[in-house]
Amino acid sequence: MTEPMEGWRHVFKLDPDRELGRRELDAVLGSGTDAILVGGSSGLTYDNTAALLEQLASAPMPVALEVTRPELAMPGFDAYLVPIVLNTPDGGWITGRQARALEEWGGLVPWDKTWAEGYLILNPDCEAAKVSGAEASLTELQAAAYARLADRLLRLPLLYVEYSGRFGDMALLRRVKRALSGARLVYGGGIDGPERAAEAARIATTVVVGNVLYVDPAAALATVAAVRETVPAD
Ligand code: 1GP
Repeated sequence: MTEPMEGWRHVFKLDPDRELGRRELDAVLGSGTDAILVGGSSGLTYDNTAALLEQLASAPMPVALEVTRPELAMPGFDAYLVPIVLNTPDGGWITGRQARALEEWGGLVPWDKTWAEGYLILNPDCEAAKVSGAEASLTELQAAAYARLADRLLRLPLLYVEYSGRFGDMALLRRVKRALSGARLVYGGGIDGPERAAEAARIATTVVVGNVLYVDPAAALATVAAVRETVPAD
């Protein structure tokens, strides 16, 4: 992988703090998804993250970690994505925590597989918004401004539009997409089956499916083909 998420159209996000049965996990591994992203906004520990990594040992696709806390950054993942929350007034979530982590671990980071992930959190009720203090109720214009900032000013490789737990505003997502020139647009939030997956896949380059895996695995699995069959509109 020379670019983050290169070739990833569909991604399942697994939360180490939630239980997925072995059968469901095997179905995920055989689903044809392009990658597995390990992450969550609360309850992640070294132990539950390491346990999930071990369960994913036979994964035929890349397994990446979203590094929200330095103690989770264990070896063994194919890629490491470090969130930078764009729309929070709390500098700790922009660069503070990352800089503190690098004070201690800077010499150990595998930079060839580590990337920044610009996070635009747009569901004020989601855990990520609460934890990071994100100002998540944005107009299309405001969201597009953040997108431009991430893409043009910071030259981040990824812009992750995060609606975790709620299906997002697709008109806003389209506006965000138009503001990008180089950053890859990643969408996640509220995809509960193939229809919404296809809707998001028409706009975003990478579509992330999380929660539905734990509540309706069959619907979750059906999102893989839906995304794969959808051609992104320009
Ligand atoms: C969460 O964007 C992902 O970080 C996926 O969201 O859990 O709502 O599918 P859902």
